[in-house]
Amino acid sequence: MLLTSELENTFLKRGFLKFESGLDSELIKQWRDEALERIGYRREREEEWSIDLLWMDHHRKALVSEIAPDAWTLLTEIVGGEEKIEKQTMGIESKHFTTINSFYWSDSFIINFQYGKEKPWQHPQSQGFNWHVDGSYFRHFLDSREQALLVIILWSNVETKHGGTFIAEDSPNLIAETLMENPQGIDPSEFDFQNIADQCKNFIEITGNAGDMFIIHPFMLHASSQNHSQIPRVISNPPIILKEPLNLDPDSVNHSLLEKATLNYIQGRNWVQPKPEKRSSYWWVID
Ligand SMILES: O=C(O)CCC(=O)C(=O)O
Ligand SMILES: [Fe+2]
Repeated sequence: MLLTSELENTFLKRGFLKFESGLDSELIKQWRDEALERIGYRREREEEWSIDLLWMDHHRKALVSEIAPDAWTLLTEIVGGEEKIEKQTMGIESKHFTTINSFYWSDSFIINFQYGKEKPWQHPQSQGFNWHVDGSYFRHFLDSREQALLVIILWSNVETKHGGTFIAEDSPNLIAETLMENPQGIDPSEFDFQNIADQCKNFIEITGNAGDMFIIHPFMLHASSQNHSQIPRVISNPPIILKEPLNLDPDSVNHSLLEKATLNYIQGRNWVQPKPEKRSSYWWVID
């Protein structure tokens, strides 16, 4: 059991956890350097590089349980057990990864080379950033099984002003509120993220060492930030997908930590599960 009551309380209070994934530093370096080489990036010719932000598809993949066993244990404990995690590989249309299988981590990196380097650095705040929640591949409901956790893994050291993802710590209950107000579900393009970000006050910049991971409630607004470091910031964001929707019946016992956090956001208010036919999905089964 890695999910201590301290970690539980942090997740419930803040909506995210920082954890050392245990990824081997050689593997991190190899996957990161290979990816940079594959796209033709050369550190010594940095001034010629024109891409600001890049989303990549998978090239290398490995079972999380093999390359980061503690991270896998913690993720499974947060969702209530490995048996709850979707085994099928899903295909999606995307500028980033085109398949999802939560059991694997990959080099499907998001590289922030120099986003916003020409402008003065802006600290985390509502205006000027692309605030969003992840999950372009399904209609969102309060209990959606797709994108059950947002996981951000650092594949490079990320100091302040080096392009660390911004998060809005007080956003999950506002997203929950929006989902409560829309029991018919919300398509990814229908969210008014800016309006929600404008109501937030508690913005944070994610920093850490290569190998650190952030396990984040899926309702957390987040955004790319400016990278003023001239060092490529490399992350991946492999979603956790469940087999079934969350159990948000307040009277049930044995809620997972994820379910407890989600129930807290709606403060015990009554919520009716959507009929299965309302759950539009923009993904397909690959195997
Ligand atoms: O670049 C980042 O820090 C965040 C990117 C992100 O949130 C996304 O691509 O969904
Ligand atoms: Fe995102």
